[in-house]
Amino acid sequence: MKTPKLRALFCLGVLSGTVYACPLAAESTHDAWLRYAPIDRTAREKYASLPAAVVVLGDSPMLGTAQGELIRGVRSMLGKTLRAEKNLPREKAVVLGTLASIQSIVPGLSASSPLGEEGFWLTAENLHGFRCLIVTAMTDRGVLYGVFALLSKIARDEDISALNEVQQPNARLRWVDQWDNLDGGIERGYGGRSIFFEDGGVRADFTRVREYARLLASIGVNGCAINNVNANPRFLEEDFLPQLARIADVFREWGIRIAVSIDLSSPKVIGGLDTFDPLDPRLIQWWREKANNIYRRIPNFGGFVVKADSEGQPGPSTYGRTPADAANAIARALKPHGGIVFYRAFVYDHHLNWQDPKSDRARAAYDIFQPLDGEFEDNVIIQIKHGPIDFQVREPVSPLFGGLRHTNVAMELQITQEYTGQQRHLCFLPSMWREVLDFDLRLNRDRTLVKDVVSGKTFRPPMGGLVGVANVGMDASWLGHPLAMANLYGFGRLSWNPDLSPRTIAEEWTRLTFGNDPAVVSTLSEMQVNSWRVYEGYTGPLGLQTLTDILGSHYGPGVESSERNGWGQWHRADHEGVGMDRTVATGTGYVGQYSLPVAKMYESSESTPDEVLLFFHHVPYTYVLKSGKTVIQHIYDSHYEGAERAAQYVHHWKSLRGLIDEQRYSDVLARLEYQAGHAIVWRDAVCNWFFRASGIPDAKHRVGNYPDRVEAEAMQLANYSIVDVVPWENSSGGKAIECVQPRGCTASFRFTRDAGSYEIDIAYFDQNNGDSSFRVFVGDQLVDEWVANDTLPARKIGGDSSTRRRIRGLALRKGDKIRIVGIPDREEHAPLDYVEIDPSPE
Ligand code: GCV
Repeated sequence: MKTPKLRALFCLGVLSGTVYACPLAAESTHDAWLRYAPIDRTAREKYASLPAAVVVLGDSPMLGTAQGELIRGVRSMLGKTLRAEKNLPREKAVVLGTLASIQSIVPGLSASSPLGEEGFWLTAENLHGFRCLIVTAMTDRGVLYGVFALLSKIARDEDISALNEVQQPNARLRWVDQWDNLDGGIERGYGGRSIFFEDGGVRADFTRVREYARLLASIGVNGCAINNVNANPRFLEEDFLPQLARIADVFREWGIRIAVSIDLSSPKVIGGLDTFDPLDPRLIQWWREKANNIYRRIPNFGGFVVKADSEGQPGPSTYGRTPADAANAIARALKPHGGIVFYRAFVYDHHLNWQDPKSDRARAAYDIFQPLDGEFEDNVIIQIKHGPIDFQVREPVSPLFGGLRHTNVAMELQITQEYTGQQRHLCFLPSMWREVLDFDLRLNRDRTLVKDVVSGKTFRPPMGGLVGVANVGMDASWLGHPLAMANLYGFGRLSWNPDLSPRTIAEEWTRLTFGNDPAVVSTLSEMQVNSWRVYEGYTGPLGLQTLTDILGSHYGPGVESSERNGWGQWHRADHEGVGMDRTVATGTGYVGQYSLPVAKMYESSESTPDEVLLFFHHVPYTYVLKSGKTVIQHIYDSHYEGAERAAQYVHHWKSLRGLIDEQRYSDVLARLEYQAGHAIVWRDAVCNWFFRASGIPDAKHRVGNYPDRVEAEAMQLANYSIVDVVPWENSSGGKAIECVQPRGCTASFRFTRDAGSYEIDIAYFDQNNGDSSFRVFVGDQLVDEWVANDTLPARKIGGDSSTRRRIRGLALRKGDKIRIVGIPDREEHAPLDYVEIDPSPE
């Protein structure tokens, strides 16, 4: 039996001399963008002059890693095994080493621009009379980044014959956070169990940890905080430190430091003190000793991440102290060792008074941290979520980026799609992140781009950068959806170079992940680049925030869940209008936290961009947007357009059949089909809710009007019973049917339209506490059957579990009896919502 790689070489004719049309071999997804697929024969001509030897000048472990990676990549892509040499051979070679070591061979050799601590230089130079390909940098880590860049060029079919390229990262801190728990679960993780932990300890097998470190290094990520910010004090217990050291050792080989999220009350909970007051001398001593003990075992330890006084986490407010008091107490303990404190600005009261029109969660970070500007030690980073609320599908940029001019800041982005479809929906986030990074804060009326603030270029604090909450897991595709890895890739690329366009990132990622076929590259990149706006369109447009169920899963629709509670994610929709008044003149005053020019723009509804209008203003539903549409019609239209575009992904993807290996092709297809159905669930829930709230009908007569739908409750039912769905808008007509009869129930109806070929969508609910089965008959003929065994975040019928199954090209005649038989399983009662029948497309 041929291995996948051998098979690829045979199909390309490399080994046999003949070209066969072979189906593409199934590929594993865990190599992600580092799969180094064999390059076809014509393309590999380009690399024929690549030297046969590789020389490493130096013997550090990281240079060894770089050399190993180069050999692995070249062998896999070009079928050529580079010979590893210790000294320059009498032939051309690829030479890896720091600039100092290369200059010892060629004195005076220097790059056209500075390399910085982590940049690299790829160049071709004559060494001892031979044309060598040089990968060099000021540090070993830079050399490793250079090797990855070189391999990426080959994988993307770029010419490397006349290389002379210097690259430098934009910011020093390029970190990912994992919200992993010791029991192996991951908070807001959608890609399986933790790669680090299981059953209260660190895993024995580090295969995935090593692979993750390699992926991160390849995109320039240089730090990883390994545990949940809702931290378990156990991470700091003495007997746990050797476990941390094991993880740190693996990451070190790839130039990555680890950090640990800490619970500020640890000195009291596990340290035997009766306080965790940051100003108490005993506490200061405790942190000093803890830091010393950690650094004894992990000399390159990165530091601590702190979530305090937030969502129930203990913090300095217990003792009337400030975040600066708390951060500095720890920072001083870490400073002698070069460690840092990432103190999160995600501090807010989640018991706000929703009846007070002046209260506003969006204000919290600025109100708390801005007055402390300049009071933090220089090894404290204030880690600020990009928007003032919480990773919603659209938020304005947090004004705190303009409020801290004498303090290190990093921007926190969320790679895991907590509020953006949880890796079941395609949502390419670099499109959003680029907008955030390009936002002009207009400080002192000057152009002040957020990306320059967070990289430290604007205020020149010692450190700055980006932190991405990644939450990869043991799933073969890391994040749970093969296309979602574009977000992790994009995070790394933007933290390296925030000027990269979303399209460039999407194209790079597609080439690396799926190959260089032009149709694959253009189709998939196009899908990716637009997907964030599509998701926004069918969830929460106009700055409404995501409109998801904020009290539960944060996944399906839950328009009202944000209202009348203390969480402060209010959109204030009522019968008259919608939106939160955050102006200085009449609202919460949040707008006043921005610089004058930005505040002026947001203070007036006329100058506020439509996409954030309802974040800043409460307006009537008849308010006319810049597009000329009313707010209510925009809500309807954007949901219909968004759902329509999500449906088109299925067609776009199908056009790639045969150009992508069957396994990944069908896996992604199934997810896109699911997404198309769930986008309709979203569309209908939000549109119907706003229709009922506003009383204003859709000008296009779609909302509340479904002539092709047969409601389950209107079918002829045998053993099925009708139930109310809560909230009502999460099912069609507010009702569904359930079957508690173990032997099954039947719902049937007569088809009344003309004979022809039809698409039938069965809307049912797929809970995670049972695997009901369904069979569909036309007359006596079974036309489809399936088991509802998806793992959606739902234990009941509603917006999270609502799913559509499509039967295509079904021949129907007037009078045909369509019958659905549902068999319940455990707590899932074969629930059905409706059937929708449309003529098959031509
Ligand atoms: C780790 C949101 C999430 C929480 C998360 C929190 C945070 O509220 O829903 O799961 O907690 O953000 O960023 O700390």
